[in-house]
Amino acid sequence: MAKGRSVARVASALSELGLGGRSRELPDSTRTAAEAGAALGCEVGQIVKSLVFRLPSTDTAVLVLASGSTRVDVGKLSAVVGETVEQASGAFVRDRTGFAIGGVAPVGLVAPVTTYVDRGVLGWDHVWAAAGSPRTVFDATPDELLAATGGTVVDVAE
Ligand code: 5CA
Repeated sequence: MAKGRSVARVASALSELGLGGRSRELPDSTRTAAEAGAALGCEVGQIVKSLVFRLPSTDTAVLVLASGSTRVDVGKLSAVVGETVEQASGAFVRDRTGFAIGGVAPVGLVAPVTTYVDRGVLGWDHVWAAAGSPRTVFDATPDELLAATGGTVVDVAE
């Protein structure tokens, strides 16, 4: 999927969710949480990582949204989903979300993916997530992000 199309897909999904106009393209890379924090001049904790994991038994994806300052504990996530998950390959991420790693957005996926939101995301007034490319982000309150993704709040931080 071309980068422009992924960015447009996210912008359109945000509009449909009542969050139109929230995406922005930055001059600097936002490929990682650290880079995004530097580019935006915000705390790295306010960057939401969109991490894709694979459930081997069914070859399905789950999406975990976590604060940029936390690491996801794969054991805790496995307990939540009921089987041992594995971190997805770049090809799997692209196939199931339509996004390349570094630009995986929590909305505008090519097909619905069960989404979990780590509790650490909720501690901020305002957060930023990738918007379809490694130079685009959108801003939301944690409540808006929960509503937009239909995510379930979990405690999966290390
Ligand atoms: N644009 C930023 C946030 S605004 C961003 O996308 N950050 S991220 O954390 O959601 O995406 C980077 C994540 O992709 C890394 O934390 C890592 O979990 C995952 N990742 C990076 N390289 C690989 C790889 N080769 N294979 C699988 N996952 C990877």
